[in-house]
Amino acid sequence: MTLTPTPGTDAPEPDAPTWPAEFAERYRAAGHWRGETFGSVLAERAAAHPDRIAVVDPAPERRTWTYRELEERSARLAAGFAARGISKGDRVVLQLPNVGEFVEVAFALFRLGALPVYALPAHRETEIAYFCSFTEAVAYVIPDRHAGFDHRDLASKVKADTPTLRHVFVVGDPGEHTPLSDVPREADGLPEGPAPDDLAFLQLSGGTTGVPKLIPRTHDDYIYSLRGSDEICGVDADTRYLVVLPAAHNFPMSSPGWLGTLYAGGTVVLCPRPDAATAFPLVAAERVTMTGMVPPLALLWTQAAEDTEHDLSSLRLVLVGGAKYSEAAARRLEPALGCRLMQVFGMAEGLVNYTRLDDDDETVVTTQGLPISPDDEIRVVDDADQEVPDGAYGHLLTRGPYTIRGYWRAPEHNARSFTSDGFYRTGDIVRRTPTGHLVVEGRAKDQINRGGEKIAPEEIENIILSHPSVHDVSLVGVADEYLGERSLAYVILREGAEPLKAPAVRRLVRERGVAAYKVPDLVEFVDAFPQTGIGKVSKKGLRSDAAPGPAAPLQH
Ligand code: AMP
Ligand code: DBH
Repeated sequence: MTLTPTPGTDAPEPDAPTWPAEFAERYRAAGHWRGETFGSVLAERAAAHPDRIAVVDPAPERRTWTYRELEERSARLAAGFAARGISKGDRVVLQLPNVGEFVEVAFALFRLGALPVYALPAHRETEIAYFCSFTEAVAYVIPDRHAGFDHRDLASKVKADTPTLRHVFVVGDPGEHTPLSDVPREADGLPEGPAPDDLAFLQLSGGTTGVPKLIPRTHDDYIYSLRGSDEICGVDADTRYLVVLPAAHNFPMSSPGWLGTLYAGGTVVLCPRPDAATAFPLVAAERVTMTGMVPPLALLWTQAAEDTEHDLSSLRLVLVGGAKYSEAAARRLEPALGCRLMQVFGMAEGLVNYTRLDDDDETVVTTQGLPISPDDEIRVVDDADQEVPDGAYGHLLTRGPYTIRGYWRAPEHNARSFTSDGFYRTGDIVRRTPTGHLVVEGRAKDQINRGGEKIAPEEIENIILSHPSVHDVSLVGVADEYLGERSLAYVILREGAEPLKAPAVRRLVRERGVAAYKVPDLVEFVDAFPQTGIGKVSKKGLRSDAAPGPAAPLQH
């Protein structure tokens, strides 16, 4: 990892701030950071139980890889990537749906010490072009087509505009690019792997700014969060975890997710789509024991379970998080699915809270849990950063052994998002119960949480503002029974400008090439925004003015 430069020398700026030495020592001494890497973990598991099934990819034909096969495939692919000039520290934008190759490529990159940048399948040209150029990515890995969209065309455009991008690897029909299957599977030539305190990957932040921020996670810190999550959720070699959310998202990756399951020697079952019609037969056929999902999906599963013909009796635990889960919905899950519910409140920046398997039912349905680690430091503070008593609402700040100390190449954001003593400002408003459980009560950050999919209003406002008829715009979240929130764009038109209709505003955003979940659900034309005392647009005022309307469909 890049070390903090000594003042007075002309050492290069580090890509991201890291833990001060005294914290790193403490986390090692406590046994949190054990000096493992993803490569060493997989090699150990493959040696210990080579024939156990690591990954099941059911579509279009059922494929399974044992731990030995996953280890061999990813090591050979790593050597093949190395032969293609990809090396330690290089960034590779990884945009694959829930297919076996996701796991294979991720482990190949981990083994090399190249950093996956986890794009979501829903991301489009705007996001991908930004990830590729900002990270100076050398490669981009895609499916040929997914969910009706041709990723090869997008890759051609991005490649033409990104000088660093040397390779586009395609799972499936490559078009003008390179098939992933053509990368030589080398038996040797593997360079030395990364160190445990090196970066393992860049995860994406839901963000509050015009462009997403990148989250640098190390092998040591992330593996600690996996081990802690496994212990809390009871993940072991018998766990069969179904990945229903996109595998690139931090929740199904690590809470405890597919990486936590592989860490414990269990079996990861990849679900191509999250709907009950796809997932329930898989739960039955693969005897799935555990999964994780966002609240709107949990609602759908709860409803669908009522009259399903599929045998869901293997399910032991369903984790729900990513957005606030209503107490009423939470109460219905256990009886409907016949398994235990666990709430999870996490963030890709680090801190993850879980209710516990032995918490009483009231705690499980009314709180978002306790932190993983005794060394997660939690502060609930007022606007002046002074701690508030238990039970009072406040801003959640956190610091700990798996929470980053800064975003990647973002010193200005870091000055705002972290306190001078290294606490991350989560932007969440919480209260703490006497047992230390956290309850998420709201949000201070400018972000819309659309059923677990986060939207940074500024990013979408900037697109709408580019229209010549638009004088000003404000994107806000409005209450939605199903998604929790959906997005509403208030638009002020320029005087005398060409009139604009709501569909044209939505089209403008869509055609700019952003993920579909960011397209405003509603558009309203107004003459003025509510003002605050100092004359800035009051997003809070806009939110309370907006009446909730009928539910919108879930877009994954
Ligand atoms: P991200 O930074 O994109 O990883 O998103 C993390 C954010 O999602 C948190 O800071 C919360 O605002 C929200 N979040 C995650 N889990 C929950 C939950 N169980 N309840 C309420 N909000 C949540
Ligand atoms: O919303 C999230 O980012 C999230 C939710 C639950 C997360 O990152 C996690 C668990 O690890």
